[in-house]
Order: sequence, then structure tokens, then C-alpha cells
Amino acid sequence: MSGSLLSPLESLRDALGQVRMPLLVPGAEAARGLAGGFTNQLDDYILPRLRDADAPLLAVVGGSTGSGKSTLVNRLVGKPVTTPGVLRPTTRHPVLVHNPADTEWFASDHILPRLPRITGGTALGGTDDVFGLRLVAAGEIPAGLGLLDAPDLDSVSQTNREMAGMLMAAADLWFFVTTASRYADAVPWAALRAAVDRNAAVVIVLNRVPAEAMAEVTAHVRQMLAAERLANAPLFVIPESPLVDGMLPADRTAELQTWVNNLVADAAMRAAVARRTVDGAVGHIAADMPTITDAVAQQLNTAAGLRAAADESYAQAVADLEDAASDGSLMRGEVLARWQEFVGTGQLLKRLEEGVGRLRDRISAAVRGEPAPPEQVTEAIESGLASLLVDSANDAARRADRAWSQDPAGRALLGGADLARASADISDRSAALVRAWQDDLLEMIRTEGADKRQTARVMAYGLNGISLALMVAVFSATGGLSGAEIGIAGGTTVLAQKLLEAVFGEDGVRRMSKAAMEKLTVRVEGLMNEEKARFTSRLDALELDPDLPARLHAATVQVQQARDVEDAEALLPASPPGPDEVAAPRKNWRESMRNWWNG
Ligand SMILES: Nc1nc2c(ncn2[C@@H]2O[C@H](COP(=O)(O)OP(=O)(O)OP(=O)(O)O)[C@@H](O)[C@H]2O)c(=O)[nH]1
Ligand SMILES: [Mg+2]
Repeated sequence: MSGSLLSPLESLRDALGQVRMPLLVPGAEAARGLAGGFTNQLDDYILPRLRDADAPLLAVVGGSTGSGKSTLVNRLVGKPVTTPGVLRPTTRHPVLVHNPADTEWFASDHILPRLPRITGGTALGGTDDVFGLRLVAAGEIPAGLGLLDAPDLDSVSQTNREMAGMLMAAADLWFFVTTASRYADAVPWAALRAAVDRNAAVVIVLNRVPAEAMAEVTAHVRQMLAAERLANAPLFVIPESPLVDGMLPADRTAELQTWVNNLVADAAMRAAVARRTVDGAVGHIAADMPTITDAVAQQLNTAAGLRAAADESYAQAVADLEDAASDGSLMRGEVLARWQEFVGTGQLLKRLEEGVGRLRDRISAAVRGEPAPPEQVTEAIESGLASLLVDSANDAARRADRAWSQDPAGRALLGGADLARASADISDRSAALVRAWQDDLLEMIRTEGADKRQTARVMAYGLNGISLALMVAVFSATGGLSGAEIGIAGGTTVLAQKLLEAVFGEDGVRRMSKAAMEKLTVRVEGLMNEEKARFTSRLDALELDPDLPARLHAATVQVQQARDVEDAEALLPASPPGPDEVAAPRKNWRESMRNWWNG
């Protein structure tokens, strides 16, 4: 067996090991099962086999319960090594009989690493409920072959069925044992079909056939085998006979025994049988890899869709703020009233440049109410802005939650958590954000007004007055105001603008307004990102690897290419030789085997 398949298969194994598929997407569970099964098969059988082509063959004796598997194994070994029984199922854990020379191979975790070895005691007598593989070394069996007496495939016991599947996946060769009375049973045939699908080497043993039914039953079984693409599989028929001291008489299995002995004696043929089964298993895996790769890609698509829904919901929250700032809605109601009271006191107006005088007259005439310090306006803006942020965060949470709840994967990811409202402390955090932004503004004013002349003006208007004017300039617009409000708000905007221009000049004001809005936007984005993380952190925690589909695909392509090379190197046998060929003289054995396989 060439080593060229080994490295691509190791890459494929690594990539399969990364497959988790945590998102609830249709088909994910099936694909996950497939990936797990392939991983096990690579670990348990294919990779160890490729790493050591000369290792002993593992032949699994499987089939219907009570079909005489244990009795047959005892016959092939030549002495009782495993327990036949009347009660079904008798064989609860697999018994692996091998030559003492092969103990190291079978006892190590080269094969079936997931099955603990049961050592000590005896395979004979008593039932123990230990889950594991019983190893029996017997000098009677030739080196180079392990015969594994499997639990029945159609067992009432789930553990037995799982175990049987595991063993089948690890077998180089399997003896499918059925009886004249049981051969039509569906379950063992389903297992056999799985083996055929994997292109595994299969030998059929039709056991306990009464002499009078021999012709009819044999013909029928051959028909069934042909229908299962097993027309070429070797078929050994064992006539019914009484047992002698619990043992099947040797002459009943002479043909099968010769076949086994010839195979074991021929290292090249052993390797060919193993290679055929490995190739079948690898082909099966490669053919199904796109299902896994697609399912993994689907996980990434679903995660991206959920993330986009959260992104969109919270981008809208940031857009809400920008809208509110540009349509003037933050300058309405309470804020507008306070601002008018403030400018109406004359505190501000009397400091303004001459050119604004007419404007002042107009505003003074329109303004009613008590004089107000700038702090009151600032507070009104603060609470207006903070409650806008709370509302936006709540709206975004509702949108994201709805989008996620409509998707089964999103719903599962929410896991019953109610994220339809913003975080409990959103009000505090919004208020803190606004305060931090006001600090930004003060800092900006100090920096901008750092030269002496400007500092004097800033002092004259008061730092709070200037920063208030800056907020008003940022939030004033006429877009969303009613006719009556436009005149007033428009006027007040101009007033704030003029005040700022008197200190910082036109360019300075433009720059500062823009920078002030940018700073606010950045802070709001930060807040909304924190809120969004309640959703997206659930996706992050999945740690989906965006490169995995590409890695799986590349590994599959490499495996296919390596298989093509191997195919060209050697003609793979379609099936081991049948009993007629086995009866041929020893020197013709290999030739007959090749003819049979290649013909
Ligand atoms: N007369 C006769 N009895 C047989 C023959 N083969 C098996 N038996 C009996 O049939 C019963 C079942 O045989 P086992 O060898 O235990 O069958 P098994 O396939 O290992 O059964 P499980 O391990 O339960 O799946 C036992 O009582 C055997 O003694 C045979 O060729 N002739
Ligand atoms: Mg048994």
C-alpha cells in the first residue's frame, strides 16, 4: 500500500476534527454524525492501516444473532475460545482471537482505540457486562489474522448494535454469517449493504443448511447476493450437522478453512484485501465530504446572517441619533423652551456682536418666561439626548431579537434569554455617555480657544455658555420643525452660531460642530456596540472557523487525487476469490486469485 494517501488523509482528519456545527441548521445534525463517523473510521481503521500495511488482518465475523458465529469462530480456531449460547444475544462483547505473535498489534490502540481491552479472566463462560474488547491469544490461529467474534447486528441491545457498527468500520474483511432459516432477515442485510457501499471485502457464510434444502436455499441466497451487488462475493455453504462436544465437525468447514489459511499465508494478498477495504472506505468518505463541507459553510452563512441582522438593528440606532440631530428634533419641546428662556434673559444677547442686534430684538419679542441659567438648558439637552439613546437601544434590541427569533438557529442561540429590551442599566450608561460627551466639548473649547484673545472671549461668555451654544449648534436644524418653531429655532440656531463665530471664527465653528457630532457618534456607536454584543457575543463564542470549508474542500481534493494515482498504480481486486478457486492447488492460488479479482 503506497503511503501517498496517508498525508492527505491526515490533513482531512485534522480538518474533520474541527467540525462542530453548533448552529441549529437543517442537515447540520446529520452532517455532524457523518463527520464524527468518518473521524472515528479514520482513527480506528484507515490511518493505522495505512501507517502499517503489513499489520495483521482483522476479520470480523458478523451476522444475525444465533447464526452460529461463535461456534464458527471456535471451529476456525480449532478449540473453544468464545462462548456459543442458547440465549440471545450470547456474545455481549466482542472476542478477538489472534496468534500470540500478534498480541502487540491487537492489544495496542492501533485498532479500535475507543474499545477498552478486557484482559484477564476468560472469554468462556459467564456473562460480564463490561464494555470492551476481549483479547484471546491462541497458538492454533495463524499469525497475520485476527478473528473477531462480533455481537449480533440485529440485537435488541442498542449497545450491541453500536458496537457491531464500530467493528464493521474497523474490519479489513468480514465474514457475514447467516443461516438457512434467517437469511431473509432485513437488519443483517442492511449492515451488509453498508459494507458493500464501502466496497469492503465481504465473504458470505450460509450456515446450518439442511441437506434437503441445500439446492433451493443456496440458489435463493445467490439471487439475493446478486441483487445486492455481491454476485462475486465468495459464498461458503455449511451443511447442518449435530455438534460434537459443542464443536462443529472440522470437515464441515474445510473449504472455508482452506480459504482462510491460504489468505493468511499470502502477505501480498492480505495486503491487497486490506487495501481494497481501505480504498473502499476512503472512497465512501470522499464521496460524502461535500455534504459535510456544505453543512459547515451553511453554519458560517447562518452565523453571518444573524450577525448582519444584529448589525443592521444597531446601525439603525446610530442612524436614529444622526437623524434626530439633523432634523432638529432634539431641539424641540423642553429643550427649546429652556433655550429660549436662557437667551431671553439677555445674558447671552448683550454680549453678542452688533450685527446680531436685529435678530436679538426679534427673539426677545418672541420669548416669554423666567430667566434661566445655562445649566437648565444643558440638563434639558442631556435628558433629551439620553432618553433618545435609551429609546433607540430598546428599538434596536426589539428588532434584533425579532430577527433572531424568526430563525431557528437564532432562537436556539438566544436560548430563552430575553434580549428584546436594552440592558437594564441602559439609562445610567446613556446619561454617562452624554456627560462624557460634554466633557469632550469642554475639552474641545479649551483647546480651540487656547490663544489669548480667544481665551478672553471664552471667559467672557462662560465655558458653560459656549459649550451650550455648541450643543445647540450641533442639534439645531429646521428639518423637523413646525412652521411656528422654525422661526424661533432658526433664530436661536443663528444666535448660537453667531456667538460661537464671535469667539472661534466661521471656520472654527464649522470644524468644531463637525468634530462635536463625530465625537458623539463615536460614543453612541460604542454604546450600541456594547448593546449589540449581547447578541453577537453568542456568535463569537461559537468560534466558527471561516476557513474550514476551504480546508475541508482542499483536503478532499487531495485525497481524491492521491486515490487516482493509486488506482493507476494497481488494479484493485473487486472481491476476494471464491471457494472454487480456493480449492485449486496452492501454487495456483495467487494466480487464481488475480484472475478472479481482475476478471
Ligand atoms: N446443531 C447445531 N447447533 C449449532 C450450530 N451452530 C450453532 N449452534 C447452536 O446455536 C446456538 C447459537 O450459536 P452461537 O454460535 O452462539 O451463535 P452466535 O451467532 O454466536 O450468537 P450470538 O452471539 O448470540 O449472536 C448455540 O446453542 C449453538 O450451540 C450447528 O452447526 N449445529
Ligand atoms: Mg456469539
